[in-house]
Amino acid sequence: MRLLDPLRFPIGSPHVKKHLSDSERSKLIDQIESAPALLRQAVAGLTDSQLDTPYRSNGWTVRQVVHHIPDSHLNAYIRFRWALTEDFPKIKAYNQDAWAHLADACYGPVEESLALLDALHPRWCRLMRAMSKRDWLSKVMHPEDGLRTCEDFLIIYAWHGRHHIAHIPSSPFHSALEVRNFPIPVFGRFFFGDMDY
Ligand code: NI
Repeated sequence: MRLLDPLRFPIGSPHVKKHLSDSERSKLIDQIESAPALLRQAVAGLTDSQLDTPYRSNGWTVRQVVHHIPDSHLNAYIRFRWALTEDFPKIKAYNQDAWAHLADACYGPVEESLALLDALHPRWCRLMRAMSKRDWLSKVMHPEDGLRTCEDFLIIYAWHGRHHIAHIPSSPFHSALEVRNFPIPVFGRFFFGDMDY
């Protein structure tokens, strides 16, 4: 069993499951919808020096974490649109660490990414709430992970927002660190390319 670094994975890994019920899907969409406000709350009042402090040793700074979330979720939104409009489209992976080291992600005001998420998530959630059962099984071909359904992405990205918000010491999920029992098992290899989520 591989173990997760609890500082890097404060809420563990996502629980992948097939064939979600309507209410499970709806709960996950609600989590995506609430992520921008929770992130905003987590960084409220942080100084530049707190934003520029790595959340763990050798980790990204809080500022880079904040900017990474729209990097990822803009890709997610596009992946949904590809899945819904083409047959098994090949999606493009991206090097998330290289993106996190571009100038805007290292030095830009967090408000820019908070505003991006405020604009993106309502539209993304509106799309998801209109999807049929068949739409949820639409697939894309990920270059590293193979075929992924929209349902897989829903689970991944609902987890993803909370995962990164939990990195921020002042976030509502950060206390997950205190209550978690170790070791944390890894559920498959699904999330360990970790290149583009
Ligand atoms: Ni990520």
